[in-house]
Amino acid sequence: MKQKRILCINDISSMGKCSLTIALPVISAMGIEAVVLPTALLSAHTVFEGYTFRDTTDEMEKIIQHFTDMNERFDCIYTGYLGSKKQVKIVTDLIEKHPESLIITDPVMGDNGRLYSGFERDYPDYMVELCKKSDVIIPNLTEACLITHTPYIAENMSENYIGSIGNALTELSKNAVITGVKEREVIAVYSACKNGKVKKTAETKLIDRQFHGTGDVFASALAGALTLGKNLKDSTILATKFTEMCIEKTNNDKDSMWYGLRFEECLHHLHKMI
Ligand code: PXL
Repeated sequence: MKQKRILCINDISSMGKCSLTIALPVISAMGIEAVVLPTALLSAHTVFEGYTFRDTTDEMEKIIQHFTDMNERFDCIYTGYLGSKKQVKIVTDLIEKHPESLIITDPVMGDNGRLYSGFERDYPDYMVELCKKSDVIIPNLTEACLITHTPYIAENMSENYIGSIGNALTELSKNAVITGVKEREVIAVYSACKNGKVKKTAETKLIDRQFHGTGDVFASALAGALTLGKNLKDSTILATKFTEMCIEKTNNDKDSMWYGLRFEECLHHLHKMI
């Protein structure tokens, strides 16, 4: 069988475990070729004080031109962190030239009800345009609220609340997977499909600590499973199980808030799960 191939559009944060330093190993462990299109180069993710940031928009345009000249095709285009509003337009234009690709977008821009440092207040409105071109979007609850202009409720929200966010997301994209929904004893993942009901698809034990990079681990595994042809429900369950495994591995590590999930020690399990 021909090897599958994903174009991963995301930043390189040298330290802190997120974005390409997660997407590359996770996707590779699933036997898929990971082609990268870096959006920015940082010393560490933006939760670290004093991080450095080099925008790579100009280089992105050159890389895309080279790929276009070589007529490169991808089974999937998976986008995560974008460093500027201009990049949203660049990626949207790229997607239009790749009707053969499954388009998966993790609209990375915030957590805990707030935008990440470095994004302007109207950034979510730009990201909406990319979501509209995507087959599957994977926002966490904060991002889902920012995209749909819904006030953020951190926990124990009603079914109606999550239902209306899910429905609003499917006005933009055919499928939405909402992560990080904190309920009484679990963290839930909800899925919404156009004209379907918003449903809880998976859940993990509630651990009252934050693990940086969890969203990237989940989205990368989900992108891999979908690219391998699994349906959305099975892919969501697989990505949730893998993420939960990584969280369990990390839970005893007191520095994990800053240095991220110990996903490396779980990659061999992921390989067996596919
Ligand atoms: O994990 C999401 C993410 C990706 N890239 C950068 C980030 C963050 C979250 O803080 O700062 C640069």
